[in-house]
Amino acid sequence: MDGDFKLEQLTATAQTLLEETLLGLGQPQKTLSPKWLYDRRGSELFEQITELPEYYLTRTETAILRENAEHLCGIVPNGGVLAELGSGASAKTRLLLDQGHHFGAYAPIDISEDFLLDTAATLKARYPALAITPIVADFLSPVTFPAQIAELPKVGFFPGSTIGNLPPELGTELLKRAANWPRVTHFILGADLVKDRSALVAAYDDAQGVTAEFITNILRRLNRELDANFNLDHFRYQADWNERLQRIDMRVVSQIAQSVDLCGQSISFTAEEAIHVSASRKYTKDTLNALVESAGWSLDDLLTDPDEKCALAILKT
Ligand code: AVJ
Repeated sequence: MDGDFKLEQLTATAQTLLEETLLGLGQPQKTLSPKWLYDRRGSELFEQITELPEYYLTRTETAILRENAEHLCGIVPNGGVLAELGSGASAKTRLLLDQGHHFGAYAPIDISEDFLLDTAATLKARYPALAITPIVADFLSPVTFPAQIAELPKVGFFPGSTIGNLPPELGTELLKRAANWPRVTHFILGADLVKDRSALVAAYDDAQGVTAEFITNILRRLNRELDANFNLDHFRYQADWNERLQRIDMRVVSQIAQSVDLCGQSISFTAEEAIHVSASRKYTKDTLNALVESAGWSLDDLLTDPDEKCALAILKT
């Protein structure tokens, strides 16, 4: 079979997926990046996760936003810009926009152009007096602000505890870049807090198996988009709390010794060999402080829920 011929038939995204997959699965510790979890089915499954009884993150962060909406809006100076990284449907942000009458603009920043422009149009209808300036960009890359907002004061917003999914050096880089945005004054950062192991493991290995489905869906995606033949009956999901690194690790484990074909290449697994798919870092006030200071910010305030499950950290320059 001619592997190169196959390669030419792939879309740009599938080419990147292929390159990264071969690289990740070629390492001694096999890895895939969590960014590939969010195909259509994966995005639906993540939506279901946010409603699970065990998954406290989304509802707790939403409660913190609701409780502190006025205070958070007050951080944005008059005529300033709220710039959100990885804005998606901007669902939680509406809690702020509802009270952001003094904002100069809301700048949702997202990689998914069609979705971003749809969201911007919906927001425009809902908040006719607010300037909406969508920016198509990957939150791991530098952001170029359009001229009409470049000179306005800015507050960054990165909710959802997504910082916890990034390799530490990428999280630090993201925060460093934001610290250098023109006229940035503050950054509102969502972070999940360290709590007891059982609550953490339950949140990432729910009784209904939705998270297992979400994580193993990455193999279905490789089957579909890269012509791979992972047999889902021979892989299982596993979530572990790593106490030392203070993170949940999400893996798919090969239950038997087996080989899998992927775009004409063969990848072998020993029995119990794992593919690391995602890590979700949890923070304490001290580790958050260390993170933000290493990126040139200072921790101004830490807003939490009454049970201190999650936090919104307010960073200042
Ligand atoms: C909300 C994207 C940060 O780590 O909690 C949920 C995604 N992964 N269950 C998280 C996720 C598995 C997630 N983020």
